[in-house]
Amino acid sequence: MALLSFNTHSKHKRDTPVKLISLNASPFARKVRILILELGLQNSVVIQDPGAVTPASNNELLNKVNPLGLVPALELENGENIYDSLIICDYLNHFAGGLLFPNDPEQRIQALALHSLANSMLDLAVSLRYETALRPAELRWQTWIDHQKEKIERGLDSLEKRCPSFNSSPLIGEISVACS
Ligand SMILES: N[C@@H](CCC(=O)N[C@@H](CS)C(=O)NCC(=O)O)C(=O)O
Repeated sequence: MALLSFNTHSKHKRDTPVKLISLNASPFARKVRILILELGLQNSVVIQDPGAVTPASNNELLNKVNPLGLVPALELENGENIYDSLIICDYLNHFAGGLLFPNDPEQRIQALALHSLANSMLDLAVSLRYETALRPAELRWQTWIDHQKEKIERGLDSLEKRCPSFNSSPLIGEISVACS
């Protein structure tokens, strides 16, 4: 597969940087930026701000890299693009020979489950933000807003219970919790 044509077990960095389309305000993009720092990939990834990105507008620069118009998105030098923050993180971790996604199946599923909880809370919070900040006030749906908030609160309770099992050296799950 062209995307993974490099040696995934290599510790060597690429010569040509890849480009991350990222917004400072995006918690999903922040997760990728933290991972880049943790993996020491700063010299391999160029970060580009695409300008305004909202569900109520088009950003042509971003749409070229991710047809879904969501940040973050990663543009590779071979013309292929990768999107969804988890997939970008997995790809970069592989590329750097990192261990932020554990190899051990048991630890891997634990890390991904924690990521999933925190990331789904982000999905809820970001859509809630769009509903309350972007949608015209007369079109807002209070019942939906209340239920989104309740889901996030249940998520926070669940995170609190899981705290004692967090890794002191952060893996993809802990990074996702931090961004949430
Ligand atoms: N599942 C995606 C979510 C990305 C996402 O929702 N990004 C927001 C910014 S925080 C976005 O691009 N929103 C624009 C839109 O909804 O059109 C990921 O993990 O990368």
